[in-house]
Amino acid sequence: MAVLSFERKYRVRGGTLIGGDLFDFWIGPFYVGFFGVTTLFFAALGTALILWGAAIGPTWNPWLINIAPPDIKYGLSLAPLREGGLWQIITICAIGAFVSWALREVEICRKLGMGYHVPAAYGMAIFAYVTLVVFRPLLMGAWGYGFPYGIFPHLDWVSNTGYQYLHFHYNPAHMLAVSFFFTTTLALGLHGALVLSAVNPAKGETVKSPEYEDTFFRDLIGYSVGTLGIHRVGLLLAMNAGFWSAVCIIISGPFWSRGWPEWWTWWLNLPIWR
Ligand code: 07D
Ligand code: 07D
Ligand code: U10
Repeated sequence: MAVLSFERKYRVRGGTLIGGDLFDFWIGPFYVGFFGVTTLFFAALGTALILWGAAIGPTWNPWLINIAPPDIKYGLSLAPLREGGLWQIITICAIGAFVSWALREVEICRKLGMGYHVPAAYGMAIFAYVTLVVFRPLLMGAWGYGFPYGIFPHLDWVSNTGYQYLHFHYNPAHMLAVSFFFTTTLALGLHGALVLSAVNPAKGETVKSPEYEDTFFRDLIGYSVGTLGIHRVGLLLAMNAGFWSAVCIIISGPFWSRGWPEWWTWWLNLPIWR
């Protein structure tokens, strides 16, 4: 079915979570919905506040614009706008926009009668972000532990925070997260390559069926996870990457405040080495 005739069939009302028919329409290709309006509201307000922060800051250089969280001395209270208050409101806008976007995905899934896998996957990215700017600062007792909004400034935060724990690579949850990220890329590389090799053949060759794809991996590694299975594997790998990232940062500070290399003394102290 051509996309346009398909759209006529599914572009019908219903499936909304909130707002009934009020925002149940499309603008061009975009479904709007109640959460489209809230997405735009939070995104527009947040962006405007970032621009304001840039305007009162020292630079318009896009790489260096820095909207920093409040000083640690403000603890968990509201800070004056110019001293981190902007960061606090922008954080609310960001969470409002990200969560609205996820709920808009949910409404689209409901309209189409599909599963909620895409919003669930995106939810893991939101979870990692909220862990960085809400859960960890709450546990540490100050909003100042959140990361600053700016391209290079947020890199400085990652590096500084990493070195506060001496050697972040020794964080066991960071190891898991990194391995899941690497495995996700490996899986996507293999999957993209395998599908192209089967269904986009050279001129004169025929398109190969999934049996060929299965056979390739049986011949190569003795097992094929199957055409549906590889998508389950992909989702599982990617969601674990985000999940263990959130874990690796939430334990740094609230649950382990020394260098990460020191954590491994439990291993060195095992009685089997004596
Ligand atoms: C390709 C989908 C498109 C999305 C893009 C990002 C903005 C920011 C805002 C100037 C894969 C759009 C960017 C809207 C402009 C202002 C105020 C997704 C794709 C193209 N980072 N990070 C980047 C964000 C964190 C880290 C690039 C966001 C944590 C490192 C981009 C967040 C930590 C490196 C960016 C966030 C961290 C980057 C490319 C939020 C740990 C790089 C991103 C909301 C997770 C790389 C100069 C990309 C780089 C990079 C955005 C959080 C570490 C600017 C929106 C605090 C080490 N990050 N980041 O392709 O080149 O993502 O930096 O949590 O090396 Mg970051
Ligand atoms: C948080 C992004 C959420 C995004 C959302 C959407 C928009 C809209 C609009 C485009 C989680 C935003 C959307 C804005 C855009 C349009 C139209 C994703 C988030 C909701 N590390 N490290 C990680 C590696 C080192 C350190 C994670 C590797 C050093 C710290 C990942 C290496 C030190 C933290 C990772 C390495 C160090 C991390 C990041 C190698 C520094 C974190 C991925 C090879 C000296 C962070 C939750 C992530 C974390 C994190 C990988 C090195 C420190 C596993 C591969 C040794 C302090 N590192 N790292 O979390 O876990 O994505 O955050 O050396 O805080 Mg690390
Ligand atoms: C996959 C797949 C698969 C496919 C696929 C894909 C995964 C096998 C079948 C998809 C994959 C790709 C296409 C590959 C490329 C993708 C990536 C590399 C991922 C990264 C993506 C990007 C970088 C693109 C990002 C682009 C985005 C997010 C679009 C930006 C759009 C907007 C900002 C508009 C959003 C729309 C909204 C919110 C609702 C609609 C609203 C409007 C159109 C505007 C009008 C607004 C209103 C009427 C509301 C009024 C507003 C109010 C009240 C607020 C006002 C506030 C004020 C303060 C003024 O597996 O299968 O193929 O293709």
